[in-house]
Amino acid sequence: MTMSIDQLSGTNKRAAEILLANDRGGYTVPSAKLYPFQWNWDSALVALGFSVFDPDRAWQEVESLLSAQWDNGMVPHIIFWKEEKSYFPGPEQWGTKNIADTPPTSGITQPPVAATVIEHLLAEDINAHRDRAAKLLPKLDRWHQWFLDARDPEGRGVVANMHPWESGRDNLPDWDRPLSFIDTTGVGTYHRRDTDIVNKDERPKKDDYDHYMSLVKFGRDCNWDPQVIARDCPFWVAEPGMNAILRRAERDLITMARLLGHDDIATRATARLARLDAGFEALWSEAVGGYVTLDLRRNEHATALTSGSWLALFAGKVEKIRANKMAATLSRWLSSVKHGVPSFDPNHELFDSIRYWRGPVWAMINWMISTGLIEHGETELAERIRADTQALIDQSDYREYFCPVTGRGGGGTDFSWTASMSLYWSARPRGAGTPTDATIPMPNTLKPDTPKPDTTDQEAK
Ligand code: 9WN
Repeated sequence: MTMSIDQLSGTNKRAAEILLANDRGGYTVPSAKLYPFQWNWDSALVALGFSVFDPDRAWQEVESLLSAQWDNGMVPHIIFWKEEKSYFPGPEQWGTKNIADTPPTSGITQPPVAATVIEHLLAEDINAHRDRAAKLLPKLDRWHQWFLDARDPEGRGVVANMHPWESGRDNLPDWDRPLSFIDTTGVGTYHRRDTDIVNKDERPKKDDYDHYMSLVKFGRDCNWDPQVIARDCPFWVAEPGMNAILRRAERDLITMARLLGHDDIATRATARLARLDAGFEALWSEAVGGYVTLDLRRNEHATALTSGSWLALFAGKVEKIRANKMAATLSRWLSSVKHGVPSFDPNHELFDSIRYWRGPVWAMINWMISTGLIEHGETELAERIRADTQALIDQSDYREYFCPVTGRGGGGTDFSWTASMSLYWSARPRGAGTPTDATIPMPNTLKPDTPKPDTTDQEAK
């Protein structure tokens, strides 16, 4: 089912060429100028695109990512494989040199989508890939365990982000209030590089960066000690995106562990998943009508939905009444903009259609939302989101993200995860291991535990 690059045509061929151009030998940079290192969730998602035409390279991508795992289990959000001055903050600001026996890295993590990606890679050809997958399972197990130990030491069943960058959705309006309590007077002067490359209206503001840098300073000052961070970090915020991706990752890890005979890992992941499934309930807000961010320092829910709210459908089974409510709200969002899914409520006063995570559409979030919708029987909405994503790429090329109102591209150009998702989605519209014209629905072949659409509660429809 693997195609050679010569068999790809049109936009798919160009997507593959972008991946190859951003390949730095075993790892892929998100975008050559803006992000010249390996980023955690970018890298995992990029492996899906490679899997279409070069499975070996796809495995290398996740292997190189997990090779940078810290002794305590964390897999860092940036790996600075080479020196490169065009990105800020670099290794010096993170100050992790003496902690990890790896190349210099950042001191935080990112959403752990890697297990889900690896499960998809394995499903392509179980016999061919079982040995490679088996070697990675213990690393995934340790990373997932780190999330609970380091980011949920009180056992609430939701993991916190200690930095907006950890969530991968840097300037989401959800962070405004929790960040407003942080004193930024000690950050000093610094030179951002992102606004040398990208229009500043498309990037987080100076005030956001002051807060980002003050949290980096906090982490560096305590030597990234998870206990100190959990106890004292002024930013300690749980949100549905990170928690949903982690729950999905645990499910996929359990599936792989069972399949490959790693019963110990399956047992541990099952216990973790039970805790996370139960804890996720704390993110439900009846007032907002969906899963929202929770500031754990103040026990305060955010008052708006974000694109991460729909990742609850990607995480696992959402009860029918809630799933229907969420689908109805999503339909309303989609009727307020030309292209979905905006990263923040398009009818909210803080919505900003081009400023990064305050409004724009991101291809890889769309793929995850669409996957979750299909698994809950919402195939029409899922298809609308897939078609919207492709239309945005056709209009504006493989940009980092897109304006939901005009379709204009924003941020970095020739962006790896946009190319990867588009290529993977087009080649595997029904999931891994299925040919393009397969008539079986998603999910993919490996998924005994995937929720089936619930047809018992017709009333709620
Ligand atoms: C900080 C690489 C990364 C993504 C994040 C995205 C952006 C970095 C930045 O770029 O964040 O990690 O400097 O803005 O928000 O999701 O992984 O593409």
